[in-house]
Amino acid sequence: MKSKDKSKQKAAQAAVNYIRDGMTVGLGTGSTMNYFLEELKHHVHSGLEIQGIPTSKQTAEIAKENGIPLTDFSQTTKIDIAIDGADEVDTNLQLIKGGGGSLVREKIVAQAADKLIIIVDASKRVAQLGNFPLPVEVIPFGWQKTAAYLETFGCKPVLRMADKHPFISDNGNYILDCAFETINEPERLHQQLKQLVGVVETGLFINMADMIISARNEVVEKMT
Ligand code: ABF
Repeated sequence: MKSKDKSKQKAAQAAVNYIRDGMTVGLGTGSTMNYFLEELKHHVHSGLEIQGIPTSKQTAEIAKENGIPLTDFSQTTKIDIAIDGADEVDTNLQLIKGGGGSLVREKIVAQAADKLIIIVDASKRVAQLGNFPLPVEVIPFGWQKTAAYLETFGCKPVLRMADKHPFISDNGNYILDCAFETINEPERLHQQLKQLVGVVETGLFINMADMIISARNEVVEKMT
């Protein structure tokens, strides 16, 4: 197994220790989360009684394949803990997420959770956000104009494609990947972008993470 994958697995294994009987668990999206679901499966099969709320159709499918019981917001609006990955984490626990295209449902679940734990390989930790292009979910109608507005904030928006067509999120929207290079004031930028009518949500997760579990090879580090 490549060292980055080993690190993702180590971070995922550490996060499973925070899951208790009877919890409703927000289940994030991405390859690190796939390691978490793999670990969680073993605990569920050994008797751990939890129910998960998935943040994407992809995660829902993987959870079902692993025999992890699922529920949804029509059954409960209380999420005890959410576990998710990220694309960048800064020293203030601010995040860029959305590389997997699931940022809106991830943020809804993260907001609803009493506690949000982010699991990453240590390469995701940065001094300043922005090297990873910021994913912004937008309404397809008028996206070209929304992109032009986004550009005025100092980025180059690129429509995310899947094969030869625009990527469509689980919510039926487009994603613009906005290359800012550096983001000096992530909270202010998020608030500015959210004002644009065509913007559904940004991949800036501000003041949402309670803990970051990162791993480099066998060494796991927790930041709160
Ligand atoms: C997900 O975690 C996305 O928001 C983010 O893109 C992804 C990171 O993916 P990976 O764990 O595969 O690096 O929550």
